[in-house]
Amino acid sequence: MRKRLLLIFLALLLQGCDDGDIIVTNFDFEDAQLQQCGESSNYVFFKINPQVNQSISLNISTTQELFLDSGTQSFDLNSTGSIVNYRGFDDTVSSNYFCNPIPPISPRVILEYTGTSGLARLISDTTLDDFDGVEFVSSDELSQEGFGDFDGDGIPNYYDFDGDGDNVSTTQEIGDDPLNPRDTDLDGMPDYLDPDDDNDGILTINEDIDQNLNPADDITTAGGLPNYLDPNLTKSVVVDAYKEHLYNRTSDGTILIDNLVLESAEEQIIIESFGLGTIEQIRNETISITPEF
Ligand SMILES: [Ca+2]
Ligand SMILES: [Ca+2]
Ligand SMILES: [Ca+2]
Ligand SMILES: [Ca+2]
Repeated sequence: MRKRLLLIFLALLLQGCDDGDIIVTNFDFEDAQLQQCGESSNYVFFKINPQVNQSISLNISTTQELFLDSGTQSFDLNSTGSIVNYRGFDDTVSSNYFCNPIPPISPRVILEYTGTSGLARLISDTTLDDFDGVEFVSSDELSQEGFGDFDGDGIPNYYDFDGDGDNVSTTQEIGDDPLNPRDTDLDGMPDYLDPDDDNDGILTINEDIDQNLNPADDITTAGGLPNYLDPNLTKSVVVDAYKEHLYNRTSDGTILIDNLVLESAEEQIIIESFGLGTIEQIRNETISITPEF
């Protein structure tokens, strides 16, 4: 980070000298936290240096959702859409200035550079998790908590909270010790990966007598186990739907701007590579999806 900033300072210095104009020595956002507001069609990312009442902001004009998946989304800066503004103010500036649809009258802008050229790269580091207690394994194996899809419902095991598709969540099936997951019928397949947990020939999903997509609440023997865990109870119904699945998505977002050209009425600043910053957990949300049976 320090190296990159030195480069920026160098760029500023050189440009200033070339033009024989004012050198902007205050361009310092290293310690400022990147913040975000706005939503689809106009996202605003900004940093404030309170010591000198300056800000740098990036407006991204797009209807795309940002930071959904791991990878990079690139946006060209131009005068009509996505744009960078480097501003100085005559007084303290707060996040309100950027997050209000109509900017407040005060503080007044006393220094203004506009960046209409460059490429903003939004880099997302996204994690999906079902928090089911099974440790992630980077593997395609069907029976491992990785990219395989054991039940073929379209959701990979690592964020499928019902990996075997029997409508009983893994957290309910795994037992007290995830390292030694419960295996009711002792057939070597833990319950969370066993579509017929009691090995009575009736699939767990079909031991859901009231067909409410929850076999765990079907208990024929008062005070006993649910039917799907009792091999002596073999009543079967046809269930052809999965219950709603929930998982969590978190994304850390980093923004880099390449070949940023900032222009004021008097001069031009060129920054080859500018790290605007990172927002950890710019997304942290629960997703619900009902897979097709
Ligand atoms: Ca699955
Ligand atoms: Ca299950
Ligand atoms: Ca088993
Ligand atoms: Ca069964």
